[in-house]
Amino acid sequence: MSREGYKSGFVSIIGRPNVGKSTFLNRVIGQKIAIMSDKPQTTRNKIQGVYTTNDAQIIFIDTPGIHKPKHKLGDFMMKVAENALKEVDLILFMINAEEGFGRGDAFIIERLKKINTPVFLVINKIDQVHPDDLLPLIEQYKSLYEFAEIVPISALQGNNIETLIEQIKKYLPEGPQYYPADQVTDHPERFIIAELIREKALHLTREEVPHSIAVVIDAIERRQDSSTVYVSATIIVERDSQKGIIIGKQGRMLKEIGQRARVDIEALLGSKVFLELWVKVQKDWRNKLSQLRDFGFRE
Ligand code: GDP
Ligand code: K
Ligand code: MG
Repeated sequence: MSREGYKSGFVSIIGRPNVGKSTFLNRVIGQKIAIMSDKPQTTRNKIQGVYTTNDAQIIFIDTPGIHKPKHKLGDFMMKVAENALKEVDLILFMINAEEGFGRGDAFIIERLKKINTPVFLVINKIDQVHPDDLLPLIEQYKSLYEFAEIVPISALQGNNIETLIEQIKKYLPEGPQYYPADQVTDHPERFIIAELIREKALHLTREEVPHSIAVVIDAIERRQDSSTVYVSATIIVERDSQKGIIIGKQGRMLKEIGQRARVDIEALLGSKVFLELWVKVQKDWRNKLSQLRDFGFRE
C-alpha cells in the first residue's frame, strides 16, 4: 500500500555486543513490531522487526559484518558489510553510556566514515550514569564523527524511546507500507524478492522498459521434504512490445532475468530457489491505479 506523506525505510542497528540492541528492539515492539527472528536466515540483511504506525513504517535490519571481527575479515567481506550499510536509510550506532568509548567503537567509526548513510549516535543505559557524565561522552563521540543526531535513551526503562522514533521518522523517505500493519507476514522477504526481479529486468533490458513495470509475487512455498523454496512471480508490463523485450528471443531474456534474480534470492533466503517467471500485459495499469487512488484506494 502506498499513500501520500507515508514514510518508510530501512534502519540498521549496530554497536558492540551488550550495548542493548536487542533490548531496544524488544522495547520498541509494544504490539507494533513483528520480530522475525524465526524467519529464513539471510546472508546480508536480516529483517529483525517492523514497527508500523499510521504515518510510518520502520524496518529494522541486522547488518552483520560491521562489528570488529574475531578473525581478520577479507577486504571482500568488509566491502559486503559496507555495501549493506549503504543500502539502508539510516544507521543507529548504539553505545553503552556506562562503558564509554572502546576499541570496538573505533573500528565501527572507521567503517562509518566510508559510507554516506546518516548515522544516529544512540547512547543507551543512561539510567546507569549521572547526567553530568553524559556531556563529556557526547563531546568525545562528536569529535570522532559527524552524527546526524545524538539521542540518549534507556532501552530497559523506556526513557526517550518515543523521541528516538520521532527522529528516525524524520530521516525516512516517503514510501509504501511494505508489510501489513498488524499481521506478521510469513514472508517478509516478499517485497525484496519482487524488487530483486524488477532490478534485473530493468538492468538487463538496459531500461528499454519503463521503471513502472511491476513485479507481483504469486507464491513462495517451501516444498515439503525438499530444501528448495519455490517462488512464482509475474512481471507486469503495459505494452505488448515491452512484453517482447522482457521475454527476448526464444525466451532468452526472461531466462537471464530469472537466473540472475535466483542467485540473489538464494542469497537472501539462504536456501536453494526454484524461480518461475511470468510476463503479463496489463494496459494502463498505472493510470488505473492512480485513478483508484484518487478515490482513496490504497495499494
Ligand atoms: P545486545 O548484545 O546489544 O543485543 O545487548 P542486549 O540487549 O542483549 O543487552 C545486554 C544487557 O544490557 C542485558 O542484560 C540488558 O538487560 C542490559 N540493558 C540493555 N539496555 C539497558 C538499559 O537501558 N539500562 C540498563 N541498566 N541495562 C540495559
Ligand atoms: K528505501
Ligand atoms: Mg543482541
